[in-house]
Amino acid sequence: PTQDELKLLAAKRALDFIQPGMVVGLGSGSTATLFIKLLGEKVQQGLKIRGIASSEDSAKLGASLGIPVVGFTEATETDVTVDGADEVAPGLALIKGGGGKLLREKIVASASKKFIIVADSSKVVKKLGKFKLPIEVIPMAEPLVSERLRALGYPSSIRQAKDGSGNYITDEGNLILDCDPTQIDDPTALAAQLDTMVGVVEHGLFLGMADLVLVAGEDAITEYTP
Ligand code: DER
Repeated sequence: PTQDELKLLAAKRALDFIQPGMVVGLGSGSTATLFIKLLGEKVQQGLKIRGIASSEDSAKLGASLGIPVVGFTEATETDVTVDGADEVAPGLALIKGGGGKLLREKIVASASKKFIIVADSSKVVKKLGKFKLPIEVIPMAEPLVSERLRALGYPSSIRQAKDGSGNYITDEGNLILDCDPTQIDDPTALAAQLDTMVGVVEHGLFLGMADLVLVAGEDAITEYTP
């Protein structure tokens, strides 16, 4: 099967965890998008759920499919959130943010009773870091954060918008620094350094957050739990 077919298999399996009456966290990225489309079909067939989106894109897609999209005023947690990942390592340590939505994704993940990751087998790695670690920064602090990251051994670059219009700007109006790939020996230590670095809004290390990872491989879906 192609990578897209694998993504669809994982997205389909995630639907099994959705029950009527649930508040469902809508992830971002191509695999989560497949899940949102499948969920939209169920809503059109009468499934009663509400969605909380992890990006403007997913909010618009959900609404366009008839999913009632609400915020945390209406519901302070989701029953299930389904999202993608760029890398999945042992202990369900994740790198996310390839799509630039990591801040709201982590906010929704933090408010989820069950955080489910859907991925194709290409995302599974032994160690995090081959994928560039995305870090969301306040624009005026970007030069300071870039320098501090470099001093820590993590050279980075400011993510550019796909349409060539300049820097990519996140849903919250911030910039994203992509750290050069390096094998991350101690994700917990790096996350702690980033969590206390002034000017850093959020980073793409999602550690101890996933409750279930559904990985679609050549001939089956493997389910990983912490
Ligand atoms: O940016 C993100 O965090 C996405 O969820 C990303 O990690 C997965 O995107 P994909 O499903 O398009 O590979």
